[in-house]
Amino acid sequence: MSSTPDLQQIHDFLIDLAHEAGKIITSSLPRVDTTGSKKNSADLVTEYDRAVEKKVSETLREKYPDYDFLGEETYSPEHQLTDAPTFIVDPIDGTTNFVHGFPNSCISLGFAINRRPVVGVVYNPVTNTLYSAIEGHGAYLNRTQRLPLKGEDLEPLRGLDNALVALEWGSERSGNNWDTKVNTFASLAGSREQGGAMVHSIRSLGSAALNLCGVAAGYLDLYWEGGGWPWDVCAGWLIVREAGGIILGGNPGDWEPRLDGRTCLAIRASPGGQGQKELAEELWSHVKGRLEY
Ligand code: LIP
Repeated sequence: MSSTPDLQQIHDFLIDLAHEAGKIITSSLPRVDTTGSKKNSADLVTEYDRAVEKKVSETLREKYPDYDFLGEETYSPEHQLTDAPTFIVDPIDGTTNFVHGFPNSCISLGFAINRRPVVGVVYNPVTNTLYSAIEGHGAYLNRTQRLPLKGEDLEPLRGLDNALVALEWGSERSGNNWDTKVNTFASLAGSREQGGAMVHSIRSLGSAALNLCGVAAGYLDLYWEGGGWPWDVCAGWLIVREAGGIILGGNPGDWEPRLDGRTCLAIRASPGGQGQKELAEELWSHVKGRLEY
């Protein structure tokens, strides 16, 4: 095993790789009628997902042969995340958006040690928008703007009834997790009179990584989801943390979520961390049931 990973070099290499692989996305012509699926008809995959992952994995294996690789399109249950230094990659996060031409998809390139994200790069090649972070060195938009975007002018968090919330329907559309999500969504959006949180509104960007980057940027107050895989969230978790946000699990009381735990609650930065833990507990109080993976 080589010496301690050079995180700055890895970060810079991943950014160059994201731009290079992004050309596959921007030069592609996906069609709904020729797109494949995996778990069900809402869980889409294209030849471009596979092409991007092939390019990324081959490039990383050549440059960093000592480190593991975990990618969405080559994942198998036998190859679980370990403590080893690992590149964790979603070649196209937001595949459904990509197939439909909705401009919210990205390449998510993470690097984790001991299951802890230490480098994150999320790049939307359609909008040429780059979010990146190195552990302990902050999070940035397009390498120049420090996150959160409002910086010193960031307003304190003031509860769910003052929050813009990111939620995702996901591809699982029946059973316990579906029922838990739908009932939680209704509780978050519902009026106070009926016991709801009366959030300002709900957004579904269609990409876990871009939802996390929205929380890091500060234009989303929180993001709650169940069903995400390590490749959906690895890069984004670090970008949120380095922007002063916190990452928790989606089920009540999960203050120390696992990267492969498949649930997530991300909360934006707030001056001095004001209101972050209270917002988490308020969100969890509206979770109707338990997400199980
Ligand atoms: C997507 C996630 C999203 C989830 C979708 C899908 P993909 O990843 O980013 O959060 O709700 O069901 O899993 O499949 O586009 O890489």
